[in-house]
Amino acid sequence: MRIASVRVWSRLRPVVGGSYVIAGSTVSCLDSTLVEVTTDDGLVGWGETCPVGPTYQPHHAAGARAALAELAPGLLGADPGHPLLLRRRMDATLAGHRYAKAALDIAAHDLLGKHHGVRVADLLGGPATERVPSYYATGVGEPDDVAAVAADRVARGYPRLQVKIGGRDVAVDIEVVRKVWEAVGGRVRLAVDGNRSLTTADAVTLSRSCADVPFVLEQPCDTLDEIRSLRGRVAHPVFVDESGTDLATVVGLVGRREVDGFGMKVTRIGGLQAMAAFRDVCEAASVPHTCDDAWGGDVVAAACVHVAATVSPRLLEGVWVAQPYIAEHDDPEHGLEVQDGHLRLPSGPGLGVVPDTARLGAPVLEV
Ligand code: 0XW
Ligand code: MG
Repeated sequence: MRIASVRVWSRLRPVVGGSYVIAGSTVSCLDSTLVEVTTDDGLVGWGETCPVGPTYQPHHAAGARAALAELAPGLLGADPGHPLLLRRRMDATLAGHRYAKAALDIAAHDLLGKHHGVRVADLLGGPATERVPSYYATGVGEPDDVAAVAADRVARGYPRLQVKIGGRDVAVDIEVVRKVWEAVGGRVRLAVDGNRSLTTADAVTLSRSCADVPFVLEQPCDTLDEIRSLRGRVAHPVFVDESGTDLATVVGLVGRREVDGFGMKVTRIGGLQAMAAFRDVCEAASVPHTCDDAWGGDVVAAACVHVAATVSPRLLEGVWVAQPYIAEHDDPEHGLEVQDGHLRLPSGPGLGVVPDTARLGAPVLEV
C-alpha cells in the first residue's frame, strides 16, 4: 500500500445559531481543511483539521493548507500503514505544524483500518466501549442565559458541561458559575474554562469565591508558568488545554505532577498516533482527560470518538464535537450525532465516515 495522491479541500462551516463566543474571540464561520489520501491499490482515507479561528491557539486554516502543500509531495510513495514512520517522514520535511500533520495522520489510520477491514479504535488498542460520553460547552454569556442553557443540556442527557468564562469582570464569571450550579448542581460534572484569559489574581479569586462548587478549572491563564503558580492557591483541580501543545510538554507536566488533567485536542498533539501515546502517558499516571478537537466535521468527530473509546473509562472526561453547531454532515449517511449526551463509535472500517466529495467543490491542492 503506497500513497498515490493527496487532495485537499477548504470547507466553510457556518455556526448554527450565528456565533460561538469564547474568551478572546467570537467565531461565526469555521474554515475546515479536509484531506483525501489515495493509495496505489485504490483505497481512500480521510483526514481533517479545523482551527476554531486564528486566535484560539497558534493554528489557522491557511497555515494548515500551506503546511500540507509543503508535506504532501514528500509522502508520495510512502506506506500509510506505518503511521509512526509517516510522522517521522513529515517531521523530516517540516518542523512543528502538528495540527496540519494530524490531518495526514488521521487519513493514514483511516487507510490502515480499511486495509485490514477493522475500525480505527481496533488499531489504537481496542475499544473499551461502543458509546462515549460527550460534553457540552456553553459560550461566554450572561449568567441567567448560561444557566438556562446548562439546564437544557443536562435535561438532554449530557453528563458533563463546560462553562466558558473570561474576557470581562471576574464578578460576572463568579455569578455565571453560581447560577449554573443553582440550575444543575449535583446532576452533572462541571468544567469552567477560561481559555487563557484570566490573570492569576482573577483565577484565584474565582476559585476561592466558588470553593463550595465542584468543578475543574480549565486553562484559566495564558501560560504554563501562570498556571503552575496557581497550585496551592486555588480550591479546584486545574486542567491544561491550549498549553498542552505536544507530547514532551505533556510528559513534563504529568511527570512533575503540575496538572490534574487535560482538555486534549487530537489535531493539536499531532493526530491519532500521538493521541494514543498521550492516552498511555495519562493512564500510567491516572490523569483524566478529554478527547476533543477545537472544531471540525464528521472526520474529526470520528477520530475523536475512536481514540476516546480506547481510553480507560475512569479517565475519560468526555468528547466534545462541533456537530451541535454544524447544519450539514460531510457524510450524510454515517455522520456522527450526539444523542442523550453520548456518541456512538462508528462501525468502520477505518474511521467509518466518508465525506461526500460532491459537496466539497474543487480541491485547493492536488498532489
Ligand atoms: C470546547 N472546546 C472543546 C471547543 C472549542 O473550540 C474550545 C474548546 C475548549 O475546550 O477550549
Ligand atoms: Mg478548553
